[in-house]
Amino acid sequence: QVKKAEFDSPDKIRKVLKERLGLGRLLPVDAPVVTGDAPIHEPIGGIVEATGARNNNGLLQRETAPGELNKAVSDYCGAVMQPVDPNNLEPEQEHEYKDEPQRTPDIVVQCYKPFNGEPPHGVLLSRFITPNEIHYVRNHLPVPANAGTINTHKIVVEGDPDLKLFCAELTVQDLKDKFEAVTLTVTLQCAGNRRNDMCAVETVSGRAPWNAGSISTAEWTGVRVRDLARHIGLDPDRARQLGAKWLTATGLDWHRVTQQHFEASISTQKALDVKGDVIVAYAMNGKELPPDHGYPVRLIVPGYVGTRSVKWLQRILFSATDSQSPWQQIDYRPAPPSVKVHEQAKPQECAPLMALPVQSAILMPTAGSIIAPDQTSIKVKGYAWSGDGHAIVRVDVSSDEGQSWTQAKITEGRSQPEGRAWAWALWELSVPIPSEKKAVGGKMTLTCKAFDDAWNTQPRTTAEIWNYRGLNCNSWHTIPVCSQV
Ligand code: MTE
Ligand code: MO
Repeated sequence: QVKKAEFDSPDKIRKVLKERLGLGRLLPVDAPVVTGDAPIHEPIGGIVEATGARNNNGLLQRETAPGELNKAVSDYCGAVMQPVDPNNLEPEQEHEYKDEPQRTPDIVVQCYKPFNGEPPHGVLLSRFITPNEIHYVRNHLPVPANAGTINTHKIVVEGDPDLKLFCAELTVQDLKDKFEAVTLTVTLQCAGNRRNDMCAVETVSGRAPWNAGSISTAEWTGVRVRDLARHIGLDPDRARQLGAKWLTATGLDWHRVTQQHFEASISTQKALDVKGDVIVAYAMNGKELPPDHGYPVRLIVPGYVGTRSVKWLQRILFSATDSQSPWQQIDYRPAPPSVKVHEQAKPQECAPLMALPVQSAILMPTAGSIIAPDQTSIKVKGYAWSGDGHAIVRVDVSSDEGQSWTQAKITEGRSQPEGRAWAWALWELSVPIPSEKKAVGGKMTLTCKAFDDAWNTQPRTTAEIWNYRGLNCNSWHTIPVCSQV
């Protein structure tokens, strides 16, 4: 019998649910998607019953019924989850969100205001290029209502006054007329991708409990920031002489209380590097940018954490210092695992996330999928990606928690420009199911890890990289599956 006191925190509840129900990665119990009677998009291991339809892998699964998780929590541990109303904002805040764009119901919502959502995993995996409608969305603030149109919007490109550079005001038409157009296939990944794995170790303060889908790939068309810099009289040598170490990009979206616009910085070195491929994009997969993705123009910083790719771009500034915004100075700086809460953190001692490490995840099957009695193998599929232009050279899969590994087949994304592999690789492997795993009560885990062309690989455990904000989770990715109960 487990004592009630053990269930005080959502983490404890999650842990015990996991232990008592056997399998499954439970979404954080305080997340909107698992509270009250909201639909649950991911089947939850342990409480899925083997009565559902077969998915593409021939596995039996179904979504949990409304209220089922709540009932399971109270049945098993006597604790009750408090439903969170995602629409419960102050009237003033509510007003800020009145102009939000229409979104497809297919997107799995992590947070409504500001909007955060990830693509359904099956669809995400079915194509190398993610369709615009389901590309993950990560907004910190309301979508700006003052973004103007592609015909009227102007961006300012300038330097700090001390640097005595020219200042250019450019319309989208100017970008198209005056500069060479480039198209790049780029995978963007949010620092919060796979936060749910960090939540499973210990509570984190990052709000959206992202699953493994805050990553997507698109063809972005626009102009090189290198060319824009030259237009105002700045090249890499001059930047070094002037000490213009930083590029700060400012968005049109802004915080009502602090009146700060969303802002992030990257080094001028990356921004002006011929191999850096930093662009100001005006098209996404051949179409105008959708409102959620920065219409009419945004920065794209390939190989770097998603947050540097500033949307609804209004200004690019070169200067000696980086942005003083909280998104640059405080957030997106992973602290060591010893720091448990924000009050203990010393952001100035923690480096900001820029280029990201190697990552991989299994998107099929989903956690808690059920092995059918007649099944002899499972098709395992996923993605792998590495930051800073590193290509993926190998993906390994284990069905025994990492004791033995088999190399998966990389099906897409193999041939990318050297040193500029900005897009992910998709992979798959058929994993045999040993007969004992098919017996009643059988459990099996599927784990993946990838290597990039510098032979960097992923850390084994999430605990060793845990940070209180839930950033940059790239440990081995594990999916539990079970036999029919
Ligand atoms: N730019 C602005 N102006 N405002 C934002 O909230 N979010 C950032 C970045 N650029 C953000 C922004 C973050 S954290 C990420 S991960 C990416 O945009 C997400 O881009 P997407 O929504 O097009 O997928
Ligand atoms: Mo992000």
